[in-house]
Amino acid sequence: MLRARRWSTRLFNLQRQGRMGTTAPIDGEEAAVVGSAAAMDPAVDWAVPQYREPVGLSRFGDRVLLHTILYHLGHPDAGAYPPDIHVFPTQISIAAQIPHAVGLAWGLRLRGEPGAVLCYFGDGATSEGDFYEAANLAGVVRAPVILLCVNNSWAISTPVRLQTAAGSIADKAAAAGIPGVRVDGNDVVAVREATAAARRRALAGEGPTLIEAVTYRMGPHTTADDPTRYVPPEELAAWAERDPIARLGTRLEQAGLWDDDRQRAAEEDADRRFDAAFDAAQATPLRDDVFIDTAYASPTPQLERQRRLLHDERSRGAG
Ligand SMILES: Cc1ncc(C[n+]2csc(CCOP(=O)(O)OP(=O)(O)O)c2C)c(N)n1
Repeated sequence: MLRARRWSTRLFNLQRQGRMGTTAPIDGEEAAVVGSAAAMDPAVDWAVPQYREPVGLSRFGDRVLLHTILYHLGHPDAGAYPPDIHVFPTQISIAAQIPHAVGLAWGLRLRGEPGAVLCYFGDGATSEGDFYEAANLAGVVRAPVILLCVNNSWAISTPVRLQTAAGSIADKAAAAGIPGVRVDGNDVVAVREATAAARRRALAGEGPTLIEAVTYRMGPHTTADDPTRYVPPEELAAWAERDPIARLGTRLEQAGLWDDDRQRAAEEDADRRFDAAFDAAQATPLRDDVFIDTAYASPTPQLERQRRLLHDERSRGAG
């Protein structure tokens, strides 16, 4: 969780220095993301994120950070994960990743492959048609997918009470005929347990689960947002008391398992890994045609036509 927050802060600072595009900080949501990822086996399972979670997915390898940095640098290789990294690229179009995740999970089952899919999305995403369509299909085909809503109480400046009249996000599972679970999203152990139970169901052929991890966005929506214009300070202060990192830190300190030295070592390790990934991202060459070659297993006729156009322009020196 410390690593996720540190990496998120590093991305934020790089954006402020004008060295990187818009990013969406994870602050406050580390337990929901890291706790759920901790229940998955990266060798067989998959993670399908929105845009806030990738810094919390180091369980799936430091390559995820490299591709996240590439994404925010606008590098076309960002979405071209190697096949052994079971993570889908950053998705900005709200809820568009949910049907993909359900298709991936259904495909795993049809092919008889082991594994489950952990799909992340926000409370705002659950107002989109993609969410309902995907949840419905997942229920019908019993796809081995865990639909994990990180309910951080905000969709940019829209509070969750104006997002839905449903009693909870978990209640929305009823329409798809699947279980809906509400969990304290600032308790990393509780999130891990809820996700592990959903994964067991998925692997046993019992189908999807919707998990609502209730948490709070402690920072701005993105580097382009000013939350002081709409977040009530007393609400933010109340949630800061429940900061998931401080909460686990206190428990570990009481058990003699954490101290300042370990904290410093963890932060230094996070910084070293970030520096290595940033250097690797900056050294990643621009490959010709990468966005054509990686869109489909084999390019469509339309893409081949675009490739010819691109090559013609390049040969005319248009760059
Ligand atoms: C289809 C679509 N509509 C609108 C937007 C603009 N937009 C970007 S982020 C966002 C709010 C998303 O809120 P939520 O799903 O709760 O995720 P959070 O950012 O809180 O993690 C919106 C509306 C978008 N990216 N895609």
